[in-house]
Amino acid sequence: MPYVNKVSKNMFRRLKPNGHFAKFPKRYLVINVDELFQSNVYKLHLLEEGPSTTSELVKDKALEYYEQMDEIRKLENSIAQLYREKRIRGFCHLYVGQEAVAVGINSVMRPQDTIITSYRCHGWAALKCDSLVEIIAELIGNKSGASRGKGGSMHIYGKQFYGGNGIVGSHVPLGVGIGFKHYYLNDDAISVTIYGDGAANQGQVFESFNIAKLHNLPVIFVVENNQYGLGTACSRSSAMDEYYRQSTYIPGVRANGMNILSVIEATKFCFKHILDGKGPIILEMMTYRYFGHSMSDPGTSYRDKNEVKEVRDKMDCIQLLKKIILESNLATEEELKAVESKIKEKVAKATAEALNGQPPPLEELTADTYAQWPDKIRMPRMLEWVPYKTIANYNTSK
Ligand SMILES: Cc1ncc(C[n+]2csc(CCOP(=O)(O)OP(=O)(O)O)c2C)c(N)n1
Ligand SMILES: [Mg+2]
Repeated sequence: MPYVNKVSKNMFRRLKPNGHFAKFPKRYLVINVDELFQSNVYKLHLLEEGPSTTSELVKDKALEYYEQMDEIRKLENSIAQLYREKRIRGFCHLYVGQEAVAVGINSVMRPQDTIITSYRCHGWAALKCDSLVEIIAELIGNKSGASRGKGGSMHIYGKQFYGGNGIVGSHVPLGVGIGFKHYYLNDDAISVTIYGDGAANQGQVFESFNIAKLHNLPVIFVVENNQYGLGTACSRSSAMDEYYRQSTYIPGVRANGMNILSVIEATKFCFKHILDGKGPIILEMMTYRYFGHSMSDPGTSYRDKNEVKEVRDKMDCIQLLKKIILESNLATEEELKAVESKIKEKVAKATAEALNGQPPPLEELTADTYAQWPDKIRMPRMLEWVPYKTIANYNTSK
């Protein structure tokens, strides 16, 4: 357990088979933040050379990244508030803390490249959907949502963005399938396939590695290592928690996912690796989520709240970029404040607009799903069967 530097002496009781209680130490993990995110040190597996340790940043790009990360954070905070107000229900996994990963990777992707990720997908939705209204409306269940209000938080799609996938690890083979598409069409594109540390030990991930390497498919396997799968720390779930070296035949890189420049350089390196014809590669991003696993998890029973505070204070990706911008005089504090105010207004406006919408009409229920439908339908809690007319396929008027 390389990152664990303290196990508290708190005890908890567990019932033994003989009916007596045994005392066990409560294993409270405290992560050493300095060690964990070793700033710009890349770790390499089956590679002679790694990503560049220096990075060029120009003002326009710096402000663009700052704006995108700030937008994702403010969007998530607004979503959290709507959830507390019960305007959003069901599953809702927030991306706060991990913004640099999506924004950094996105900045390297070309228009033809594709992305697929897990249910923790709002960050990518913000980058790939046409508007924030679409995302918030989708979560509320309104018809102006990206999936017309029928998908919810985990099923949002956009340009070259294959979702939002609810089942842990299920989309890793899909990402390889998208890699096959690029290979067959010879469209010079890369399939960026993102999954969590909690998926990394699944059998289907290793099957995906095999097929990807066998055919040298253009796939980057990005493990977004936010230190926990639900309430289980990686060191408790994984016999080997250095996910970048999980394959004996696919090379890997580990980067600091809290530093957007490290994310960008590592992604550029992986893109070059694939475009040079060297086949798939694994990219592990060391990152951290500030909220609980989902909105129904306070996120406090399995980690020390000081740990969250320490990462926020020392390693926050937005604060880190702000520091880089200010220290290198790329922009002034006022310019950054102007960006923040603009985004605050944008998110507030999108939230109000999304709240104003309507749920999809009943006719939408089976649209795009069933080829045949009954003449009558009975919804949960409806006593009567009612005549039912469907829209067989989606028509573009929302
Ligand atoms: C096949 C499957 N098993 C279990 C679950 C329940 N589950 C939901 S999220 C999760 C943890 C996944 O953690 P990780 O991959 O690290 O992603 P993170 O939530 O940290 O982004 C589990 C076990 C599931 N959705 N699908
Ligand atoms: Mg995780």
